[in-house]
Amino acid sequence: MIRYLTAGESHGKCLTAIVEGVPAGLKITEDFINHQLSRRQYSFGRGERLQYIEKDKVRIASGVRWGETLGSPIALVVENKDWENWEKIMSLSEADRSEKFRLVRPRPGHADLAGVLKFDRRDTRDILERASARETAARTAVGTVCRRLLEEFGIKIYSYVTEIGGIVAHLKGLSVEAAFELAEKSPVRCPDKHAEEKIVDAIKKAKDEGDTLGGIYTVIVTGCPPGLGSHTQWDLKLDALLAQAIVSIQAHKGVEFNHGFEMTRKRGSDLHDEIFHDAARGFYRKTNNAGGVEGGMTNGEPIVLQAAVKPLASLRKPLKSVNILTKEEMSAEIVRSDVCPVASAAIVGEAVAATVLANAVKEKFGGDSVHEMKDNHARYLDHLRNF
Ligand code: EPS
Repeated sequence: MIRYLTAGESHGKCLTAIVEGVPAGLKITEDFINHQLSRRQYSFGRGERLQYIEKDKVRIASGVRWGETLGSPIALVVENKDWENWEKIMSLSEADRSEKFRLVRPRPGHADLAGVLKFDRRDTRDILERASARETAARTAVGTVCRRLLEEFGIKIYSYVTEIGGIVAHLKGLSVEAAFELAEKSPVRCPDKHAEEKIVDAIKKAKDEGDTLGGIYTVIVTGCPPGLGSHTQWDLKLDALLAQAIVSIQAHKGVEFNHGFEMTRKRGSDLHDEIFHDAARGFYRKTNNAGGVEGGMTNGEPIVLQAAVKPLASLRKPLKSVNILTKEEMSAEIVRSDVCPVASAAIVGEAVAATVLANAVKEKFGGDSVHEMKDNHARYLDHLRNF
């Protein structure tokens, strides 16, 4: 099994992750991970902290020797480059406790209130620091190790933004690769130039008005053989695991496979992807309405999912709230944040999808080394060819 944990507060000294179960013999470098950290970090609509202060870099602290994984746990550390400005606020020492740093007005839509109630805290910073989407830097690092493993099996992960602030991109006729290439060049990861311009304007307007915007992005995974995941138990179903991983990303409120909700308006005969076979391709489909997953298993078509990101809860023009100490009605705390993180969220979506897929690949092909897994993979592909 490939599993991981992350630790770290948004403005703490560093984020840390431990990934376990990555097979031995996988070539990986810090630069490979840093490239993905940078893709996540910079997009139009993110806050000043990201644009000007930090450039995330990972340190691989264990599990790799001479450029290859050892099969032992991999520890990843991403330092907070802004730590010197937070040393007192996030200090470990009781001597640094200070009233002037206390935050007491929870933001509607954030973890603040439920968190202080649950953990019996009197300072919303004790909650918001861990609830922050800063943590996704660690998950992106983990997901990049998993992405590297998936590359060995010809599995690739793409993403692009399809909607922000109600402005919808039109992608008809674009291949996944073409849409991805355009997204990579877009400040808001939107492959439709016309929509991109409107989105950029909408983000500027929201910023001026002290507001935030949400949106929708698509993640596509190509190269999966049929049979990753399993229909046999609820917690083995690949779509369920992907949905959990996506909805666990901060501010994510929904996930659908392909156009899952729209599908309900069709009849079965207009929806399901008919099955064909030829000697070269084996079984195949001419459509992919299922989004690549049937019965909790990959069916050999690309996995296509859409993720919904709500507008962030940190507003410069705050909503009504209540002081948790005095119970007086007050406006919510103004906490520096992003206006629209959807483009960056898409990269996190790619990363968490990679963690789920890497685990599914490990489950299916087993093995302690990349060699062993690849031998098993090749045998399975033979089995599919001879079926
Ligand atoms: C975040 C608020 C902002 C973002 C941060 C997530 O931080 P700050 O309040 O320090 O400006 O910049 O995201 C990151 C630092 C990151 O790396 O993604 C929040 O409240 O979730």
